[in-house]
Amino acid sequence: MLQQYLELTKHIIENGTTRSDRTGTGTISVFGCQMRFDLTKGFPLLTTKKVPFRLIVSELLWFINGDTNIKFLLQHNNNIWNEWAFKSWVESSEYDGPDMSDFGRRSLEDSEFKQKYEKEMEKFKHNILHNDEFARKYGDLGNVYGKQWREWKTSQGDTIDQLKNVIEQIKSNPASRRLIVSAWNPEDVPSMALPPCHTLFQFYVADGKLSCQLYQRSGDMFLGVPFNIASYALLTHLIAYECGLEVGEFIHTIGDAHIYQNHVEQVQTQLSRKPKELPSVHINQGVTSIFALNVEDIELRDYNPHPAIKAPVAV
Ligand code: THF
Repeated sequence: MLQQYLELTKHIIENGTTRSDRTGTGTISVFGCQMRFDLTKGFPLLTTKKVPFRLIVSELLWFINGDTNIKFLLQHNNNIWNEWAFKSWVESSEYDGPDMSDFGRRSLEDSEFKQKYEKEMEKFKHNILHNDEFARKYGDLGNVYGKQWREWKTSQGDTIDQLKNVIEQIKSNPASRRLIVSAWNPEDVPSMALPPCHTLFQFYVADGKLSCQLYQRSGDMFLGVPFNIASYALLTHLIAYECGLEVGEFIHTIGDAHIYQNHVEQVQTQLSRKPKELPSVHINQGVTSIFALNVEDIELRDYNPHPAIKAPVAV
């Protein structure tokens, strides 16, 4: 099943266009592609490298809870959103440490700078975890996923809980063709550190099975996409559980599907490996609602991947 992912990365390397990008790293990309994962055949977590599932779980629960502050992630030892909050801190007028402009690229090129950056990042994380005022000011990523899913602001000054509404609709009107959650809020986009990559998802119910399709505007094939596949597959499992349905398919549609130039070698390593059996996920059957879930309520079984492959994240 994950063969599709490997084929797509191969296709991008062989046929993609070389482009410069926002982060200055450079990418090879194609526009418009689709992968389909039959969730009845196993859980689509890559086996050609080890993907840290616990990070996917805590990030998804963070979205589901409508949280947009990295404090929750840090409390779960999840560092995948740190760079974005750190950026707003070092660009603020209160920051008086060493110059951190363009820290992502500079820490790759300059080991002396990297040490300074890591020291500042440790201080930043410490402050987020132990200083409430600081966390409130600099830990928040703004109107990112959690906010749009659970508290979309209307022009009337109300909020819309898209996730709760879509669950109610799946239960009461499963044939609906409007089972949509959008994270793309045109009014908020200009003020966001990172406009949402996974922009919109739609559910579909047939034969007692729940399927989900995601439209992702931009996909970092090596680091982000394996997370995104597993995250939406897990979301489909959770919503199916909540609605008393079985899981169907997860369909992943990507706009700009790209491989960063500094990930090409890692992708080649992955392509040389043979996929293994897929794992499975299990939800604690004592849980009454997905809004009351804890990370311990979700368990991954029979995951025996190839070793992890390190790669730098572009900021
Ligand atoms: N920025 C970029 N350039 N790519 C992305 O995929 C991305 N994300 C989110 C926000 N900005 C992005 C964050 N998601 C990792 C995985 C997902 C991320 C960010 C980083 C990552 O580094 N994963 C490592 C493990 C890291 C760890 O163990 O702490 C890995 O090997 O998978 C799009 O969602």
